[in-house]
Amino acid sequence: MNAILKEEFAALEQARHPVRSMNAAHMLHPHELLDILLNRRFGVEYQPLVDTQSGETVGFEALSRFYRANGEVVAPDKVFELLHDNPLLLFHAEMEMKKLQILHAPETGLLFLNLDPDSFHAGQSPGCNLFTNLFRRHQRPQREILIEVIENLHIGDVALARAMITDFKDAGIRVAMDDLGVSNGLVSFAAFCDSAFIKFDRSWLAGRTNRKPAVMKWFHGMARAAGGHTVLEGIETLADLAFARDIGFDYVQGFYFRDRFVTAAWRAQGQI
Ligand SMILES: [Ca+2]
Ligand SMILES: [Ca+2]
Repeated sequence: MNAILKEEFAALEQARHPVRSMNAAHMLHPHELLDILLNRRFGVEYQPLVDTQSGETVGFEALSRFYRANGEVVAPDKVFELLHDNPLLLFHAEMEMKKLQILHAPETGLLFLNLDPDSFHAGQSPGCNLFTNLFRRHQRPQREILIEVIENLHIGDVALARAMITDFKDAGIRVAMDDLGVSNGLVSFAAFCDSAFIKFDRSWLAGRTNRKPAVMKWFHGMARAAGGHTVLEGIETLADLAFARDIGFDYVQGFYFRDRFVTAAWRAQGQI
């Protein structure tokens, strides 16, 4: 199994990280980041989570969107990469984004919000966590907030992710494991078991080999056994949807459902 997994992961990694453009025009400078945050040049896009069998929308994932002064879109990972060097700014940006994402969210169904362990850590305050408080305050019976957790990048994140999941669990907030299958991701068994939803990364759909369905079914079975609902992200075509159905995924997400996407204001001024 190890050799097969290694090969699959190599293919996944290649699909996920095509050669990056080093064009200076696309780099984000600290002063531009500050301009984006101070002038609130950001917004949110809600992408539907669709029931694989019925085709119904059961909820949305809120995704941050950032813009330069001229309206040009800035990739969120560039923004967060810079923010990670500055915990205070990271906290401010994340808190603003989460408030906006809650404020403009569709009123019913599941609402998935992304939060990485570093941001959560930056929101730690004596005796409580400011993010946990925010989510708990805005929990509604008809619109449940769930937090997507990604365990990645650094070994230290695993401990942080663990603390974050425990805090949410104590507060009655369910978590989803994000981006399963990313080769630089780390998955702890405890996090796997504590997640109400397991979201498989879109890179599983790229470069399909004959072995891929078997490997995916194996992972999917594990997620099921751990008690999680399963989601395949990155669905773009009817063939992708058929593939997700064949593996047995409960839900799917992706541009195939773009006519159901909901966006909220660039420079939204909403306050909570
Ligand atoms: Ca996510
Ligand atoms: Ca994801």
